[in-house]
Amino acid sequence: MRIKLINPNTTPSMTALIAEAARAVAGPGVVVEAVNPEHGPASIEGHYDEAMSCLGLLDEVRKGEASGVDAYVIACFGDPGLDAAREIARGPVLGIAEAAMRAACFVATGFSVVTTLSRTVVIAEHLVHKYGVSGQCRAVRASEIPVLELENPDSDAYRKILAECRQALALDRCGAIVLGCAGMADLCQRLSRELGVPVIDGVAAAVVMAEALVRMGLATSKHGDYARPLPKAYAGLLAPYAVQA
Ligand code: 2AL
Repeated sequence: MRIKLINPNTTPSMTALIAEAARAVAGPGVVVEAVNPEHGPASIEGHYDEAMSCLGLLDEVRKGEASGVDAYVIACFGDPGLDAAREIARGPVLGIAEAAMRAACFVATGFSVVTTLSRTVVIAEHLVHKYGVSGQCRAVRASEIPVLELENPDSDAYRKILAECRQALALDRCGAIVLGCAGMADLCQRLSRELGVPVIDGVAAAVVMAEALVRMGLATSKHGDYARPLPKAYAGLLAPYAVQA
């Protein structure tokens, strides 16, 4: 089974970190193909970054479809381009935010999300509503760490995230923590040990769930709005992105 893991930002060191987390949980016989687009933002920390990341991401799905990939994981917590990717993919496409929130609901009655910058909080809150987990998500909290600072060993990121998780457990009535950035994947086990509650990394959750869906023989429904996009001309720079009949 081939799972294509797409980091929609263009920072290869983060792609490598995410790939390690994915391969640690993938079952035997699962090949995780980790990539990031060539074009796009170095990190995704707002609506504009998200919108600009989608073309590169969708290009990677297009290439995956041409080479027979079984399932995709979009490894950014805003789940950018998820519905569009599902329109052009045959197999399942999972976003790490959706996978993490659904996993949290299996192990706790309530969870809080600990993410990066405050400006990304509303993005996660919109997803909470979209995925119908408003009754389970107690809060979305920011640690005020920029995405690329997660990779800087001098940034104190772990301590700040740990402190925010402790606040969540003390004040939010939550039983689990969802990590709000793919770049936090390597912190998950340490946080879980230290906090003594389930801490969910969406990369691991999405890879395991994608694998399970493929094993169940499930593909993306082509009945209704996830049907292939209608063939039509795309003008100018975007002409190569037009879907053929
Ligand atoms: C993310 C993420 O997962 N990757 C990225 O570049 N930005 N999410 C976030 N909340 O900052």
